[in-house]
Amino acid sequence: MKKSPVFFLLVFAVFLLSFTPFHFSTQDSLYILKMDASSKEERTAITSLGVAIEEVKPNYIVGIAHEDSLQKLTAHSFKFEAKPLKQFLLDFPVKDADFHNYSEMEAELKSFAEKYPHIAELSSIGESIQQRKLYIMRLSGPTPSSTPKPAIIFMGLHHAREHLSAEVPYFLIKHLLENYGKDEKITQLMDEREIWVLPMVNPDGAEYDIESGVYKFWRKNVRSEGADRMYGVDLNRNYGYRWGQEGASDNPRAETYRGPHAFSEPETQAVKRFVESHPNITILLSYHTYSELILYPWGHTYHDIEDPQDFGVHKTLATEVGRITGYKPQQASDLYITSGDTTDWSYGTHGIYSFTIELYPGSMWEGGFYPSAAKIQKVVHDNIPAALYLIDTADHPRKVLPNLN
Ligand code: 0X9
Ligand code: ZN
Repeated sequence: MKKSPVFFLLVFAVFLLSFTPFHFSTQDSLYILKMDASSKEERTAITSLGVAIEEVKPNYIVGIAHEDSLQKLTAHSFKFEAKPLKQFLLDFPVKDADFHNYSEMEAELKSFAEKYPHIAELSSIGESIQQRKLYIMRLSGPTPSSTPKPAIIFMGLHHAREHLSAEVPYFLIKHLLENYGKDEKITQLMDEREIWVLPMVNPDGAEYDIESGVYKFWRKNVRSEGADRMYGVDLNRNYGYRWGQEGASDNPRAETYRGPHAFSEPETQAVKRFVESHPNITILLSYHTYSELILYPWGHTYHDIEDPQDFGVHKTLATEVGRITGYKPQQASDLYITSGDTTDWSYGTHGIYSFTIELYPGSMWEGGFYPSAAKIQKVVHDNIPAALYLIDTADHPRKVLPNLN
């Protein structure tokens, strides 16, 4: 049944008001928008104009965009409803103390490495723009191996406001360490694999998002020009496989700004160096929020992965991870096209089976980027079994294909 525009306006107002209250200082030119975009081609065009699409529903999408991108949408005859973020502020800070800020994460990781020196090794793969160390934990049993053990890498927090995406990898580390020697399966997996976990790819952005005690809805890193002209690069548009094509913006103010060239940012350079120097990695998982999806390449084209076996492995693993988590498996470009994202690069350049998991919640209604800290354990609980399944599969991912063992 066709609903009136007033109905949609009311729905839109209610879901915006249902956010946790927050306060903005520097995001004055950001807007939340809602618009019809039922085809992936439309959504690709929209994100190419700089909109970060956050929610894809059958009849509408919800996105976040700088005012520049709204002008472009209008110039391209797109119809949308947009409200300035600042219109929905209430004037008190949010307390989400259970999320880890950078220094808390750093302290926890260091203490894990001290407590479990035989199975945990903390190092840094490089530094962010503001010289924060990009910590990575290596988890592996002390059992000797004449050849490198098969490896898997989990990453979190490419996007600053997606704080839950650092909690899942953090709690994965904790779970593995606390269960080594107690849980038979975990002990076996850690003995036979090398597990790398990098909870915060974009620590500067995450700190910037929370530094005033109130969320800024920041997405990108903190790349700036001069002291007060911070624009940021979308790290999930800065990787080097088919960089600079559709689904990213060349406008530094846009939410999906791809950077001046591929791997222009120290954070993506660090990931690149690390992955290049660990050819034993067979599976890569990048946690994001939100929408409850399991996404696999390609992201830069609507076509399927060309190699039928690689396609089958991605699809089978995504389906199984979807079954375990309750999230929906799908090809990334079915949402919209992106260029320069992590998983197209890790698969396209390195042949690593690669997935983006968009974590809880399913929608803005349930908190969007800023769900209550009370949800952290539920999300961890939903995602750890899927991570264990992927760790298990990392020795020979093609084993999931029928008749191909
Ligand atoms: O747009 C992104 O970078 C990811 N979504 S998010 O809301 N976390 O920003 C999804 C990237 C998945 N790739 C494609 N849709 N092609
Ligand atoms: Zn993201």
